[in-house]
Amino acid sequence: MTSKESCAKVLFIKPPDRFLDKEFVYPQLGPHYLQSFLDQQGIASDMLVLYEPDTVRKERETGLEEITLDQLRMIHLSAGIVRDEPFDHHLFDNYDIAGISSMTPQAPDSYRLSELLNAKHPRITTVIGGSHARYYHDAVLALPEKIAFDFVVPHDGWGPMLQIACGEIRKGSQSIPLSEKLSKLTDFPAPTRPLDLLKRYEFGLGGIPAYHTITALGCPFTCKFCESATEDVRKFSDSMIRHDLETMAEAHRTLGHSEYGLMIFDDVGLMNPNQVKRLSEMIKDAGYRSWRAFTHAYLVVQYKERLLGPFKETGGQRIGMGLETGSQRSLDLINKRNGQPQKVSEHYESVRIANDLGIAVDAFTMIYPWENEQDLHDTTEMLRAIATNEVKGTDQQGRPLRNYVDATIMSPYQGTPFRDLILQGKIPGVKLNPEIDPGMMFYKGRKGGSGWPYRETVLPRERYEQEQALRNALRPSYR
Ligand code: B12
Ligand code: SF4
Repeated sequence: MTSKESCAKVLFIKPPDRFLDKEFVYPQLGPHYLQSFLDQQGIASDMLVLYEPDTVRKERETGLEEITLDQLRMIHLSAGIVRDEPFDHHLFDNYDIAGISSMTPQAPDSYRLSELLNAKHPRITTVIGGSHARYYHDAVLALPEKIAFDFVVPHDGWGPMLQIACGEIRKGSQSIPLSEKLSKLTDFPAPTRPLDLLKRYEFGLGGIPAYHTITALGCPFTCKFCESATEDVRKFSDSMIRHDLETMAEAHRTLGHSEYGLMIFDDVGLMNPNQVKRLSEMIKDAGYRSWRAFTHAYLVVQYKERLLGPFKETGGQRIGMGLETGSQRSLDLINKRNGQPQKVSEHYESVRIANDLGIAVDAFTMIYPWENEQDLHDTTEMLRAIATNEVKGTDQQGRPLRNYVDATIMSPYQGTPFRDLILQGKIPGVKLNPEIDPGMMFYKGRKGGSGWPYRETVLPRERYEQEQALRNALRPSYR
């Protein structure tokens, strides 16, 4: 067993969210799960949250070309002391290990950080984890020496981080991949939820403040556009979830929020009646007034009130569903239900069932590069029907609940079946642009729209973007 004294000083770093509309909507949870685990093992660690100030964001959106770390500010949380100041790399003098958590849109800043650490703080051990290290693992391992990370952790971070922090494994001359895929997550503690950080985040549910959590990692489905499609579901323990819910509720009360809500972000939020009942009870016990979670159209159709009843009774107001499309042809291609048939008619029916129970729907759809005018028409008609369907309920402010719709353009991310099919020429009329930068455009366009990774599509880009704009204009004025 390693002792606290033999362990290094660890700093977890969250890169900025330049590609979100706002920096402070949801905290990035990965490092907080790892921090509480290290803490449980007797290893203290600090947190650094980097963010792009609004002034820089505005300049960037209007064409500022050079993007640097010096444009950022940093919130440093160490032993109960919080500082919010301009980014200054001298802070790294105090640490032995820098653990960066990165999604792909954050990768350009993660690389800038690694380059800076390698050049100015070569003593520090650098570690990258999170979904970028997972889905772009080979690319991260192949980074040039001046950017390379000492350790690349593509999957679960708990074990690798402990090994690195305690010096059980040391850096070498090349990047070392450290991969661990646990079969169960039920022994891990709830994430840290520093109050000083939580108070910076602003997310509302029906007009009341809310934070988010997840109850499991992975997803049981295998949609062909999705990077998560190959990851088994592993749940956190009920006692851990309960603890997390209570910690967030306590934070709300300390911050003077008389009512508070909860967003559950994982892909298995509302899966079956027993699980929903258990979760609903925990949420009610912790005093939440309102909550939102994700589910699937076929489950709503299959279980109806048995699934949504306990959700509704405990303040459930909105469900998110990846409906993906109103075109049966596209839906068949996507494989939404692990090889089982799913009908567009179930999408309409699931929305009606939820709305009749007083629950609003957030319907997520995409435009696919193989789609013709008929496909576009079918999805837009579905979204019109959803946007205008009456929800038999009101929000906390007494306003009628309204369904929300969202349309993006599908990007065939690396490692997804659609990318392979397109590269193999198996989707007629669609070709990828091989020069696209996977860190930027591939995920999102500069002004927050969808990226455009194609060289050839069935209809022109402008036509798809016109339909996307039309669909997003169906959104309600509040939610
Ligand atoms: C909540 C969430 C969001 C929220 C909050 C994001 C945030 N700041 O955390 C919002 C809505 C803002 C969001 C936005 C986006 N998201 Co999102 N999001 C998620 C979601 C559902 C949960 C993330 C989470 O909390 N996971 C729980 C933690 C514990 O898991 P984890 O971060 O993977 O951490 C584990 C390991 O990776 C590792 N680890 C993590 N960090 C570190 C650090 C070190 C040092 C080490 C050693 C290990 C390590 O240890 C942890 C425990 O094992 C995931 C899907 C999922 N189920 O994970 C998608 C996901 C992360 N998002 C994704 C995407 C694509 C986006 C968007 C680009 C969508 C869009 N087009 O706008 C944006 C971009 C955001 C940005 N930063 O620019 C992709 C990322 C793919 C990728 N290649 O990176 C995911 C994986 C979903 C998917 N399959 O498509 N997202
Ligand atoms: S799109 Fe959603 S349901 Fe489909 S595989 Fe990805 S996470 Fe799972």
